[in-house]
Amino acid sequence: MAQASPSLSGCLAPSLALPLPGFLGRPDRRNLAGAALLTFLSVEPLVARGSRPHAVLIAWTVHASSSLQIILWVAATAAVVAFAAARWWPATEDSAAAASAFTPTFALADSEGRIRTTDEFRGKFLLVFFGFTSCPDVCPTTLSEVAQVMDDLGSEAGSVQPIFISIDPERDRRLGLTDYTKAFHPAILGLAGSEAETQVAAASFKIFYEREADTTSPDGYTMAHSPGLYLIGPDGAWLRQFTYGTPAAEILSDLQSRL
Ligand SMILES: [Cu+2]
Repeated sequence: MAQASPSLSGCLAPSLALPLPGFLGRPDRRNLAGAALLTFLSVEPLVARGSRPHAVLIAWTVHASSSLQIILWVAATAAVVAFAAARWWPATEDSAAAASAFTPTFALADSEGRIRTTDEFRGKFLLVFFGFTSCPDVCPTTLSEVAQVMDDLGSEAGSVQPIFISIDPERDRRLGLTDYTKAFHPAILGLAGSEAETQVAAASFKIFYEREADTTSPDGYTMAHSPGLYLIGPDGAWLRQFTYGTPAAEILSDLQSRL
């Protein structure tokens, strides 16, 4: 054991001198690497000198106690993780509650200039789609699906109001929004507000849209937009999104399960 003493003191001293910023110091690579190196330095000479195994064991044990820092780091990390979990867990539940109470709104003019709001449709399911009349594919496809759903709902169609909100309102008003929506189904209500009102409605539904230059499109531009069809409940709360391409039969059966 006489051999061990100098080595152990040489081990402990620099171990305690390891930088410990803050409360316990951070278990960063430098500290862990330092601890590993010191372990090696404290034990290796004993092995090299042919020390008896128990001396090596004692050296390891004493060094391990000097490595209390690492244990404390682990404990501190666990405490921080537990604390963060305790803080974040209720926040996650709050987010879920907020999502379930998500109530998108709009206040936009119809083709006759009357302002239509989400409030007037309470008691009905809303199938809301944002698009533009010059859209070559996504909008006509989705409105065709909606038309099919409305036909297939039969006597229950009165409980569902399909709404087409223009994201290109100035041009769509000029082109004739009602002519466009009626071509798909007479029940579809077309709305086209001001640019500002449209932005507010889109933000409320968390819809993305953007005007993009396109020389192959009429007027030299097209509109990029979120392609989802949104279902709003009779209480005004957001229920779900039907992704682009959802078959009419699927939308129909979802609605029928709620009616
Ligand atoms: Cu479109």
